[in-house]
Amino acid sequence: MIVRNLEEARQTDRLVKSESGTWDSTRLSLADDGGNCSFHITRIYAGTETHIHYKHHFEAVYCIEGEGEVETLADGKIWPIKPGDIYILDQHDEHLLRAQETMHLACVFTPGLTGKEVHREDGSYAPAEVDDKKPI
Ligand code: 9YT
Repeated sequence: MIVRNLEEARQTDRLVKSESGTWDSTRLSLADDGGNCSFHITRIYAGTETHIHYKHHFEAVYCIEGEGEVETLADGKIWPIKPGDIYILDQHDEHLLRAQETMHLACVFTPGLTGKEVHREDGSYAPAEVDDKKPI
């Protein structure tokens, strides 16, 4: 059994701030907990746009608070997101995430992130067991 608290986790290296300055994320559960997933509370800052393309991960994202939109780049569709909505990147969808108000999102990744990943230029995280510096 493992119990963690969001505010306590934010005082540790579980809180990661993006190089882009557009989001932060608290990794409440990572791969080393032993499940085949990781769980994050991510804040997307108001007035920002973030390019994301998780080529190697499945992700489901539930909006707790704040409003924004996702644009899927393959078809140019805009998906407004509000509290209570979930979006699921079942096609490894390349997308732009824009927040009108700061969005608080609960995110589940499969396979789980290890915590060492950084967002690469192409918007992805490396697959597990691969040199993180080389985009794949
Ligand atoms: C909204 C979103 O894609 N969040 C992903 C989690 C965050 N980028 C992280 O913890 O790395």
